[in-house]
Amino acid sequence: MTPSTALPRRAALGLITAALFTGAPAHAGQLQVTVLDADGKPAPDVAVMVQPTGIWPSQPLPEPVPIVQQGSKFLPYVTVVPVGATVRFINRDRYDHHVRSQPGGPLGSIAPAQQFEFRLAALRGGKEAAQDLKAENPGVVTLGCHIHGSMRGHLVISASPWTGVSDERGRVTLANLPDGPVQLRLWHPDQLVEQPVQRVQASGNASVDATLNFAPKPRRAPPAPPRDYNTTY
Ligand SMILES: [Cu+2]
Repeated sequence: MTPSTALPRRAALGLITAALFTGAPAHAGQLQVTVLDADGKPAPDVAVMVQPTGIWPSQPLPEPVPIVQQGSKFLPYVTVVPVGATVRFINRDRYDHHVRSQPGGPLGSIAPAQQFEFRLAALRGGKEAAQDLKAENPGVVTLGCHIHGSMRGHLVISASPWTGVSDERGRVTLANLPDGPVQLRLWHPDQLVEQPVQRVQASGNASVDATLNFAPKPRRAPPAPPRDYNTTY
């Protein structure tokens, strides 16, 4: 081994050692949550938010969280971010979108937690238009498009940094969660009423089940994407 390769290795070892002493809180673990619907089936697309009941150590904000517009869909369909995070809207369609916040809820009567709208130019020459949004107000924002009325997505802004969206197996894993009592909250785009708050004891690496108070219908396939009507070649 030459000195030029040995030095970076020593530096890397030093960084790992430093992380052991200054990184995670002394007592923290990983909580795996499995969300089930009222029929006991795994429930995807559920925003899961876990909040310690006491004071929690400050957590670093995530890297900008992408929500892609592709095939006239918002991908992912449900996104949850902590307050202060940056959400990055990226248009990968060869036509414009005009992203906007919309009222939500079962009657479309709940004001979005945050109001915004902006146009995103079509993908052209491999260049994607993107727009950043700072998530500032906890709550839910229904996402729509001023041009394509059927486009729907959901952005949940969480007061707590421990968040995730359940996958096809209903699972979310929350890392670096301090030990102690936590409140577990769920939100699903089709819910008619709030989900009950569940109290859980986080301790080391643990697994818990959380249950929705209804059984969402499987999400319909989105409509076929429109023609590239406002692009020029
Ligand atoms: Cu659109």
